[in-house]
Amino acid sequence: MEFIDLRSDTVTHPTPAMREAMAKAQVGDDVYGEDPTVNRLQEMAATMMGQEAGLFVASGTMGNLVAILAHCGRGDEAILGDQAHTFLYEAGGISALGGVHSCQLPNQPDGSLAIDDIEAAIRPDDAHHPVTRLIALENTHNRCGGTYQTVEYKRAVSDFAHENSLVVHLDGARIFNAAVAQGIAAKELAAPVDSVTFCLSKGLCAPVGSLLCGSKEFIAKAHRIRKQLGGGMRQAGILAAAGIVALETMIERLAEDHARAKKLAEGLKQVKGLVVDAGSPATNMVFPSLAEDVSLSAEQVEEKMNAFGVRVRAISQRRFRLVTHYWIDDAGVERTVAVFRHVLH
Ligand code: TLP
Repeated sequence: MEFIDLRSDTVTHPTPAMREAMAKAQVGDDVYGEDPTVNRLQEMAATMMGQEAGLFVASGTMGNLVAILAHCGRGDEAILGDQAHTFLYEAGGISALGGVHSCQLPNQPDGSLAIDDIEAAIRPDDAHHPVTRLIALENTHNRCGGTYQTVEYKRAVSDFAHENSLVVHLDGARIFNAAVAQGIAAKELAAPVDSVTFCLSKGLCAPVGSLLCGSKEFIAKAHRIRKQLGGGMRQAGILAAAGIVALETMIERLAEDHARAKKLAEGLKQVKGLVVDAGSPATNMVFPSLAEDVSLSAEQVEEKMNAFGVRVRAISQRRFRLVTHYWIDDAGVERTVAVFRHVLH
């Protein structure tokens, strides 16, 4: 990569092995269900999530949208975290396209929603209220700092939801980061919920695509909604081939990204003018802030860093997000620390 690009793990290019698999992929018309490579990827995904079936979709945003539209009707209410990606960064798709009303609860520091808060938010059976239908979780949690929630929490929310006739959708865009950080299989986190989206095009480096997994009945419904949204792709096996390489070879190595995020956080703590949250980053995201005495804004610092070939993202006036991934090596971490030091000296 030309730059040291820490803005996101979405910037990752496909690996040479992915490009080779894409060139050789067997394909068919996936709208007819005839693309063998897409079918294989969907089966692999379902197995890895402990669910019955999978559906290849264009993006994480599309996976979450299709899932919520499949679970909820117009006027139904979905409970989301106030820091949830689906609430903040998916262009309001669930309400714009599905008429789904949202209820936001405060995310806890680890990205979870407190079960007491969920209980209090469930609407009474009264004509004045929308019908509460769904709880959406996110793991790892992006805005909460790349934090993760445990299997026990996933089970507790799902049990609670099912006792109350609700369903749980998990935005597991980075579920493999959550699993690797805890030394467990992703299916342990995903099997208790009713549906889960995960992304191939973040830390796993595939160029495009996400998978939505759930029961066979749910995926049949989701398949029709994907078509309604214009997401029926044809010879998508070219893309799925890279996804298969991602699932076969790129999961365990996420631990390297987590180790580099720790190294990066340690380095940034030593830079005068930066404040890094106490404790280690949970996965592959580091969120440094500018110290009070720094007169530059985060955006100005971002611009100056750019001129030295280091890309970081200013997420507010004083705060940055840096995400480690496959294309960031130890030298890149050291250079990033050095450039921050130079820009803030
Ligand atoms: N997140 C992107 C930006 O949109 C903020 C990023 O750079 O982190 N769920 C979560 C938790 C995500 O972080 C993202 C992407 C998505 C869903 C959406 O995935 P895509 O970009 O494939 O639609």
